This record gives sequence, structure tokens and C-alpha cells, in this order.
Amino acid sequence: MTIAIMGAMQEEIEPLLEFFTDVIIEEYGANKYYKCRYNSHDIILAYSKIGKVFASLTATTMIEKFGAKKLLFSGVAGAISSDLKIGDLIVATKLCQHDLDITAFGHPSGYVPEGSIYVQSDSELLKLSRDVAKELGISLKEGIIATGDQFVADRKRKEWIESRFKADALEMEGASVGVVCQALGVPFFVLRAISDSADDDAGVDFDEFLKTSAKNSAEFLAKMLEKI
Ligand code: 4EZ
Repeated sequence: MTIAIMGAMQEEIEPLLEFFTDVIIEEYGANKYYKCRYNSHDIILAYSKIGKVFASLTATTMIEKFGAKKLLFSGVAGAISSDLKIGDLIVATKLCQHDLDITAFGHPSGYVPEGSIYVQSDSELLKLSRDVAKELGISLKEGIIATGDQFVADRKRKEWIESRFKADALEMEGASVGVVCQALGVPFFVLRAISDSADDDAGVDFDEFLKTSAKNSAEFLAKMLEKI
């Protein structure tokens, strides 16, 4: 089976690239795709670049061109929930787009006709993450992740996203990857480690904790991969 692993930034997939051997690079759609074998699976690995558009392009490419049958996302996120601290892991049960807005026509935030406010991640991959967390004795939070094309560094915006979507963390790619995977019938999973709290200090915290948090997430994902 071909398994896709993606992140948005180089720092998010670097620890995973180091984990694999005999990696071949293929360029497509102005991006690099890293191919290798692992435990009798074909792996396709890439970072999309930041934001929903690049993430959708990469997810689609991994599925349609490289034949991915499952997609795992690893990266960092801003915390909304106060029980998430820097470095903590969160796995999305479902995701939404906090910046999708046709409320002028009476539709709810995050909704467009023929779409849905939330996209659900795969229950088997969720179960696998629970099992791995238990085995490693790591606490893994499950919750709602809100995605939008904004780096949120503002308490008001963060509180609005929390109240509107009941979101526990936020980032800039997850829901768009989910929408692509759902439409194309590919089970997906989004794992994030907290790099900041989406408040006034978010920019500084992000720069300080990007690498270590990205590594936390990547290492957990690698453990999951052993069991797929
Ligand atoms: C987007 N990613 C941030 C990319 C920032 C700067 C050069 C995750 C993320 C995030 N997204 C971490 N903290 C966030 C926040 N506070 N708001 C949005 O997926 C690139």
C-alpha cells in the first residue's frame, strides 16, 4: 500500500526524512516528492508549503499521481484549549475551515453549499494513535482543529474560533487536506504538536519551538507507521 506523509514546512518533515533510507526525489507541480520503501509499504513524503491551497495541491498529487491510499499529516499548531501546552500532541477528530465565510447569505461560518462545516478523520487511524500513545505512555489529546489561511496571533480571533467551532487548536492546512481526502475516498489523519498559543506571543514562540515541536509530532507519527 502507498502511504502519504505530509507536512506544510520543511521543518515538519525533516525528522521523518531522516528516519527513512534510500529516498528518491521526484519533482512534480513545482514541488519535491520523496519516495521510499518502509516495512513493505511505498511511502510518499512531501511538504506542501504553507496554507490551504498548497496543501490541497500536495494532497491531491499524492493521491492522484502517486497512488496514496492513506494520508498522514504531521506538523505544529497553535493551541486554543488551555490544557494544551507547548510540545503537547493533539490529533484531530474533525477539522473545519475557520476562514470560509458566506455568512452574508445566511449560511453558518465554515459552510458552503454541498460541503460540510466539519470533515471527520479516519476512525482506524485515530484508534491506532490511541494505542501507540498508550504503549508509549504519552498523553495524546483528541480534539477539533480549525484551519485557515492566517497565522493567528490575536486573542480575539482565537476566542472567536473557539466559540464558533469549539476548536482546540488551529493551523493552516489540516481541513483542506481533509476535504481532498474525503472527496477522493482516502482515509486521513492529522497530528500536530503545539508550537505556540495563537496569542500576542505566538510569533516569537513559534520561531522558538517550531523545530522541537515538529520533531515531537514526527516521532509519534513514525511510531504509528511501524504498526500500519
Ligand atoms: C501553519 N503552521 C504555521 C506556519 C507559520 C511562519 C513562517 C502551524 C501553526 C499555526 N497556524 C502554528 N501556530 C499557528 C498559529 N498560531 N496560527 C496558524 O499550519 C509560518
